[in-house]
Amino acid sequence: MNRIFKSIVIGLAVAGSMAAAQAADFKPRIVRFGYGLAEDSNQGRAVKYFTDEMTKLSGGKWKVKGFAGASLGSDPQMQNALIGGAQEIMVGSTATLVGIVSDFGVYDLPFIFANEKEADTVLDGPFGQNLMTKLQDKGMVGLTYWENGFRNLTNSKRPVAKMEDMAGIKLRVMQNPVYIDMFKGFGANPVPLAFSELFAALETGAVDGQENPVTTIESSKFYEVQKYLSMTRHVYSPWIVTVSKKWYDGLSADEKKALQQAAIASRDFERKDSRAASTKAMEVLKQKGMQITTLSDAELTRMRGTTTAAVDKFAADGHAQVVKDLQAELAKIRK
Ligand code: TK8
Repeated sequence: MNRIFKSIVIGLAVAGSMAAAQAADFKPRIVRFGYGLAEDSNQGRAVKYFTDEMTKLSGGKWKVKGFAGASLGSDPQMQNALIGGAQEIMVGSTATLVGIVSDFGVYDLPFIFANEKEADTVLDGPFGQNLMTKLQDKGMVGLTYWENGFRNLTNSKRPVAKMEDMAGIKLRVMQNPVYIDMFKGFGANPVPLAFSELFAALETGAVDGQENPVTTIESSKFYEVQKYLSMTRHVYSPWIVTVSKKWYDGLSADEKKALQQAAIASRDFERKDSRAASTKAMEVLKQKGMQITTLSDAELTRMRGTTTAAVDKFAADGHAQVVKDLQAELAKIRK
C-alpha cells in the first residue's frame, strides 16, 4: 500500500513539473502578427509556420493570429502600431523602416549583395544583428531577417532590356529615398507608394510599373496588370520580423526565449521555401503570359555605374559609417 502511494505521489510530482517546464511561464495572450502580402505567399506561409511554432512552444497559451494583405495597415502604419503597443508582431521590408532607423537604407544600396548566401551571412552575422538592435531605442525589437529576395522590374509599357527603355516609365517604389535616387539615375520616374495600394495603382494606370521579387509578382497577381518583366536583380531585399518593445518588455524570460526560437525556425523555413517558390514563380509568370527579358551582364554593369550618385548621397547623408561597415563585412566574406 505504502509503495503504491509513494509511486503515485512521485508520478504526480513528475507530471506536474513537466507541465511547469512546458508552460508555467507563459501567460495566455492574444498576439496579432500583421503582414502585407497574400496568405498564399512565401510571407504568409512563413507567418503560419511561426504562429504554429509559438502555439506549440507556449503549450497553447498564446493565440497567435496572422493578418494578411495589410489588413492591419501598410508597413509604416504597422510599425507605428508596434511602437505604440497597439499591435504585437509584424513582418515587412527593411526598406520601409528607414523612417525609424535610417541606417536600414544600407541594404537598399543597388547591387550590394552578389547572392543569397552573402545576404544570409551578413544578416545573421554581427553586422545585421547590430543594425537590428538600433530599433530598440525607437520602440521596436527585431527578431530575425527573412528573405524577400532580389528585386526585378515589371511594367505595362514596353520590354526593358536597357536603361534607356525605362525613360518616362512611372514606377512605384517603396517609401525610401535610396530607391527614388536609384531609379531617377536609371532614367525612370519613381513614385513612392505603400505596397497595400500598389495593385490598384497598376490596375488604374496611376503607375506603369513596379519592382519586387518574382515570388511577390506571382503571389500578388501583378501578372494580371503587368506585361513585361525584366530580370534586373537590382537590390536584395530582406524582410524583418519585429515586435512591439512595449509588449516585449512585459514578457517572461521563457516567453522571450520561445519567441527567439520560433523566429529562427521560421527564418530557416522561410528562406528555403522562398527559394523554391522563386523557381516556381518564374514558370507561372511565363504561363500567365508575361514577357520576360534577361539583361546582359554588360547592361547590368552599366546600370550599376549610374548608381554611384545614389550611394554617395546616402553615405554623405549621415550614413558613411554604416556603408563602410557593410563593405568591410562583405570584403571579409569574399576573401
Ligand atoms: C509587403 C512589402 C513588400 C515590399 C514592397 O508589405 O513594399 O514592395 O517588397 O514585401 O514589404
